[in-house]
Amino acid sequence: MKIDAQPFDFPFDPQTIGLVVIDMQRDFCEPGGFGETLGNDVSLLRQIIPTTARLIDAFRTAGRPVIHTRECHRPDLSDLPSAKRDRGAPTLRIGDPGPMGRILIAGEDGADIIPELYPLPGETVIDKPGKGAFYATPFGEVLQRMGLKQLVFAGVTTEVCVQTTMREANDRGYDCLLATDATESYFPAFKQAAIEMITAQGAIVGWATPTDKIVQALNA
Ligand code: TIU
Repeated sequence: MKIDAQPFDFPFDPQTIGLVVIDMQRDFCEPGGFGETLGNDVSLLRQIIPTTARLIDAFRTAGRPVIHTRECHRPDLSDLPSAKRDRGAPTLRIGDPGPMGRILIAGEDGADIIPELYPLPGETVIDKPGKGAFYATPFGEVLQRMGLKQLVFAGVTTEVCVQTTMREANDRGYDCLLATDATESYFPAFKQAAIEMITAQGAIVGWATPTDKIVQALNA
């Protein structure tokens, strides 16, 4: 089967396709979290919540896996390189107490997924200390155990954690499709550039298409 996409149709098998929703956490999408401490306007990211919910629903209805990721660190900060904690001049650093608990720390309210897109019981949630979902996590083993071969990507931010994970997955042999209206950046120009970088040179990293096209194909 195929999904109408850029730069050409995305081939998939309904038995081996899955959805990966990257870092739709309160820390990135709500005021007072990590994204805002870095100087970003988090309201931009909230615009994709309804489309992302529709995409998640389509995978659940089709009986296909939905995997969620969260960028976060252990409470003892043992998985937080000082290079990540100390860089730049954020208003609060990772691990500092903020309005939604300690910034980007596992188990705190801010590090959890936004209520609108909350995982169902039984769905896999991968906590990751880096931008890519493969580094220092069981993500790769989970994909293999699920027998997945094609991955649809949604979430935030397009050019940071989404693009990094797509590149990691592409190098591991997965066909990767980005849902263009279920991903967002704090920088609209960077989102556009990431989509172009991913799809250029004959899908050098992967494919891109709006949620409607993916839902249509899953329902077919
Ligand atoms: N800052 C930014 O754009 N993104 C991140 O720090 N993490 C993710 O993209 N999830």
